[in-house]
Amino acid sequence: YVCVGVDTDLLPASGGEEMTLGFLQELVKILFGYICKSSQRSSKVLDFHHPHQLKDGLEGFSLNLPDQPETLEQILVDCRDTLKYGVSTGHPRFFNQLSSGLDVIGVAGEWLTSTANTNMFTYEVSPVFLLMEEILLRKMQSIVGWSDDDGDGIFCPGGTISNLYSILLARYHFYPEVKTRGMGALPQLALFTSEHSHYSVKKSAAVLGIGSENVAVVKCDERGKMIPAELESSIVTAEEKGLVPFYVNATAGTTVYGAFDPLNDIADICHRHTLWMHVDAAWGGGLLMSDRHRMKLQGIERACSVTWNPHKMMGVPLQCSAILVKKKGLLKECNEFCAEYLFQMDKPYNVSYDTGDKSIQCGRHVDAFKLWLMWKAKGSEGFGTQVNKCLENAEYLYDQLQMRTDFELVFKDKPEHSNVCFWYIPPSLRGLPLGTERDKRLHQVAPQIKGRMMEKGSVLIGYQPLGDKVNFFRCVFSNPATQQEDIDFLLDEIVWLGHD
Ligand code: ABU
Repeated sequence: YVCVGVDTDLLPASGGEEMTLGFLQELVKILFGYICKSSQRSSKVLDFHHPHQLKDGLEGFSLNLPDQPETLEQILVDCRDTLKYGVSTGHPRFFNQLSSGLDVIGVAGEWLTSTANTNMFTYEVSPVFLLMEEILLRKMQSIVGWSDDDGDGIFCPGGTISNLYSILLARYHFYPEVKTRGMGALPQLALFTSEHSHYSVKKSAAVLGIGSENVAVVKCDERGKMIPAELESSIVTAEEKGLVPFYVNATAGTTVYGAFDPLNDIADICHRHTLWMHVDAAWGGGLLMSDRHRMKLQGIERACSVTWNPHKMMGVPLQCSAILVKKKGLLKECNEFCAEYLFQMDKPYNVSYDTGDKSIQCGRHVDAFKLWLMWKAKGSEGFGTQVNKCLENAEYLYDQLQMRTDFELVFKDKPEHSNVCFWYIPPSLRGLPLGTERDKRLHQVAPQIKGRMMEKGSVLIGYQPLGDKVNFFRCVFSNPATQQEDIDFLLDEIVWLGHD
């Protein structure tokens, strides 16, 4: 790289403009090269190395921190190597995680965000970003179906924290004294979530001092949807045990199966028992952008709070997650501590725009801008088209799997979301009768194939066991770059890597 100098030659050093421009131009070349490579099917999804190999240093790439400054040339090499040994989550054959893809406008948004390097607590340091956040939250609330009179929210670091907010708010709504007097002033609370829901519900109950054992896990049907009658009987059972139910989490798009809980039925139960209804739509929220698929979330408008992660199905660079709250003012009431050094009431502007006290954080990253910029670039319709494409890919994979005898679907129904769950049955297992011995051997197939896949680096997909089901693959589509040829490649590659 043609960049001779060190960090102290860059701006704000006097006369550092040329060096800074040269450095950034070289960096852009590296990023551009990476972005181009990520979309080339002939390139690898990953170049896997074990932790000890990376720690020992590879081809001059050292993780160790020096006492003396490195040259800018070396810094650029470090940037290149960091990308080289990472995982190309924007590659059309990366199927491993719910968040994937590489949106150029989103990248521009994230770069601008760190260039601005500001904090989301007060209007005085984030005037534009705070207004963008407000506009986005209003838009998302109206898409959920709430009236203009309702609605509040905040962007926060991921779906787990959004779900944690929902429980915190529900508890405060019913027991505002918890803020000052703590859990000792409350009865023993109970909350409800399905067996297929995200583990963040239990984690939040633990963090909030409610206790994970006081989370009742409600049974699901074959397809992974919460069974409303089971919810109702769990509530009654909890009450009989002397617990006080206060909150139900319904999932719109479960992590593994992509199932949608019956939101209207759950809302009816919450209404009957005066419970807070939260919808964890971290994964499924993106479907609200699609005219074809939004009916899968019917009833979400009846929720008291909603988690929605645009960094999943909408392809926004990590991280971008929102907690939406129907009751105005509750977030602030629950979390505010009015620090006088930050939230002075006598500032020369409308201090209601100092929204930082709604948060459980103090410093807060600007997660809203990249979403705002992408929304400008795509329009709501563009997001809808992206979502439709991902679900078409899921349907294509489902159709292929149905036609093949070397694969088995984990559940027979058509995918509701873009999750497709399946087993590969290698030749040596095909004649075996169903039962413990076959299960034991089948359990080892996905991890072995995954290991070989990581070594080869041509494609990446996740696996897990679930309930009584032994390890199976979960393919998820959230990258609009993926085409049908990538799905054909995935299946062929599993067969190739799955040889006995
Ligand atoms: N619930 C966080 C994302 C999980 C996944 O990508 O598989």
